[in-house]
Parts: sequence; structure tokens; C-alpha cells
Amino acid sequence: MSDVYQLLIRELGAARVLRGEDKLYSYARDESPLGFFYPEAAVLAESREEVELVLRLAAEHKIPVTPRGLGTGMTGGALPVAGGIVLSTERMKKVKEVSAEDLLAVVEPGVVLGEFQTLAEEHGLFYPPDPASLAMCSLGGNVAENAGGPRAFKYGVTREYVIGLETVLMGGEALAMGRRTAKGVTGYDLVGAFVGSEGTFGVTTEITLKLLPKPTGVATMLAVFSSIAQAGEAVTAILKKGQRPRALELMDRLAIDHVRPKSQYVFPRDAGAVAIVELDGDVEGLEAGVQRCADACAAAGGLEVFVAKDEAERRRLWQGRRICSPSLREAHRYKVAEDIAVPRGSIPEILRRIERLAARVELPCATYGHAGDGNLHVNFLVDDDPKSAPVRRRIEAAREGLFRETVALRGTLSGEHGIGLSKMKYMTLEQSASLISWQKKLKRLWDPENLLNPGKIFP
Ligand code: 2HG
Ligand code: ZN
Repeated sequence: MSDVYQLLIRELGAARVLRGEDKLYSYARDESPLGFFYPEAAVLAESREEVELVLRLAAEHKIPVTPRGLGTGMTGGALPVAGGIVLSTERMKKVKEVSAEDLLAVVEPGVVLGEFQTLAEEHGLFYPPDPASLAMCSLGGNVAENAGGPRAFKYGVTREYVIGLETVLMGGEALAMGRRTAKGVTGYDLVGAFVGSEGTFGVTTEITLKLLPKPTGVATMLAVFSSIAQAGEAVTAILKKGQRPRALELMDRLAIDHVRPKSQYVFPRDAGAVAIVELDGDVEGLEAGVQRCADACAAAGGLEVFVAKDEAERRRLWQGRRICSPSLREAHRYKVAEDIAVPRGSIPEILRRIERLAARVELPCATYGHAGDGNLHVNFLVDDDPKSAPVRRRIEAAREGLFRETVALRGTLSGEHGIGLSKMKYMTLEQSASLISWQKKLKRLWDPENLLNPGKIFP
């Protein structure tokens, strides 16, 4: 087996075939709380040909391979649980094309999302998906996880923007799929199937992304409530009014209080909950939309509404929202972060059930997230080491309880973070045995020996 690593070192150089615990430290973890899984080596590929080489050798020698973007995943999708090789595409950072005429871009998987959005905007274009980690996540990782974010409310998630993919299969065969056109129904939608497959079907080496014209106006407001229940009612009221903001987010009191120390935006004192509502479109039409959303918030019991007065204030507000997850993690080392989604109309009901559940398992719970999509980040705040059996039991009760309530409301285990390693054992709560078995068959089609990102998604 070690011959393979020697060979890779010979081909790519020792600087790109990392070995030994010290060098592998950052490839053994991700943003999940699942800890460290050390691979034998991390290979930093710089081209499709190199990805082909790694996957050919790995198949020949039956070495498991775990593809990796920038490691910001929250469910352990990039953890090399079976050892072997971590195949990182972080160095494949070329933006090959941005076309204002065809409204698309062609990129390599290692391009950082935030940098790509800025570049698109310099061309008068717009790439909507905006997970909170946008400054440090890669487009390849976004494709693997079908990443979402606040703007998914109006614009949809990553899958809606990926129109073409070049992927390398286990064994080293490269496959180009999809198109450059706005529409297309030639053959099966394999692009749709590969997006969100959590690195279990193939390794992405090139992505063709649909772009939109950049909206000319944006308005962002913050509505303050005394309770999360009222904020939830406001979300439903805005939806019922037929409003289509581009983002409709909630943060409860605990989430707000945790971001205060590092937030550039000063959240109103004593806020029990806030809703962040962002509208875009023609500047002229924005004011009326803001007013209608503000009215809906007031009718649901909103105390105050603040409209960001300029771009700088908008940015500060979003910075405050984006640091929810890291701020909670910093304060509660063992926090358990979920990302369930329920049908939009069930937001007030799931919020009530979460509150009851948190009380029952005796864990403080911070809830925030993409309420407009029914997608909530439910964070149980754990300070004691989960290695102790009573702590572990409470965490398990919280997670299972949450998933059961979610599924009872016809929701789903994951709105945007994927199943990865952390939610595998709950799959059967949501999906039938036969649906799971057909998905496993699909996986075997692309990777018969189960060498690509093994041990993920399915129990
Ligand atoms: C967000 O929306 C991210 O901030 C992370 O998806 C959420 O803490 C989390 O689970
Ligand atoms: Zn999120």
C-alpha cells in the first residue's frame, strides 16, 4: 500500500502528498463536533488529471478516498472515517470563465464562494447561494452538500445554479454532464443527482454555474419581538401576504445574546427574538415591500422595526447573523447543531415543540435560521463532555426528539447541512427501507466497491 503513496509523491511532490499527524491535523477534522479521523495521506490535487490519477490508483489498490473542499461542513461529510486518502481540491482555484452574455461562469471546485460572488458582482452578475461560511467555504463543497443560506428563500439552493459538472469517478474516469444552456432535458438529470451526493458519487473538477443579473436595489430590516413564538407568527404572516423577500431569518434570545460580544451590529437590548427581512429588486418598488413586511411584523406583535440605512449597516447586520454558529460553539464546546426543515406553515408549531423538548431534556437551546424556508438551526447548548453517559443520553434524547417532531410535521432531517456521518442513524425515521436500498444501489452504480467517501449518509 505504501507504494501508492511513494508513487503519488513521485508524481506530485512531497509538498502535495501530506503524511504524518502534524501535517494531517487540519485534514482530519471539519466543522462538525465529531472529532478527528486521521487519513493515511492528504493529496492536494491541482488538476483534473491529478484527480484521475489518485482515483485510478486508489481503485487499483482498494484505498478509500474522502473528497474535501475547505472543510467547513457541519455533519462530518469530509471526515475520512475509513482512513486512506483525503483528496483535497482546495488548490483548484481557477475561475475559467464569467460570461455576462450567457449568464454563467465556469469554475474549479476550490474557488472560495465569497470571492466568486464578489467577482460575479463586478461583472454586474449575481450568484445567490450564501451559506454563513461564505468567506471560507469552496464551491466544490457547496456542490457536494447542495448548500443553501438565507437567500435560498427567494432564489433557491446550490442545485438550482449548477447546470454542468465535470466529475471524476472512482477508478479515474472523467465524466462531463449537464449543459451551458438555460434549459435542457437531454437524458437524465445527472447533475441534479450529483449535487448534494456528499462526495459519494464522484469528485467534482469543474462546475458550470448559472448566474443572474445583479439586483439593483436591496433593503434589509430587523424586526424585534418579545418572543420567538411571535417572530414565528410574523414569518407566517409575511408569507401569507404574498411577500417574497430574498431572506427571512429568525434569531431567538439566546442566539442574539451569544453574538453580541463579536457582532458589529448592535442588536436591540432585551430583544426576545428578531426577524431579519431582506428584499431586493428595483429600487422604486422596495419601499412598499418593506412597509408591507413591517406591517405584518407589527400585526404579529412586533415591538420595533429598524431598516438598515446603508450598505455598511446591512453588512454589519449580516455579520452579526453569520457568527451565530461560531459564537455558540465558542461558548459551548459540545453544542449540538441541527438543521431541520419543516413545511413553511409549520414554523410556529415546530418552535413550540422545540421549546417543550428543550425543557424536557433539560438543555438550553438556541434557535435561529432560515425561517422563511422552514429551515431552523436548533442548537442544544452542551458544556459537559458527552463522553459521560448521562450527558450523552440527554443529547441523544434531544436529537431523536427533534427529528421525531420534525418528521411528524412532515419535515426533513436536513435542510442544508447534509446527513454525512452525524445524522446517518436517523435516516430511517424519515425514509423507508426500500427508498434507502434504492439509493444504495445508485451509489454502487458509480462506486461498486464503496471506496469513495465510505461510511456516509446511509446506516
Ligand atoms: C448558518 O445558517 C449555518 O448560520 C450554520 O448554516 C448553522 O449552527 C448552525 O447549525
Ligand atoms: Zn444555515
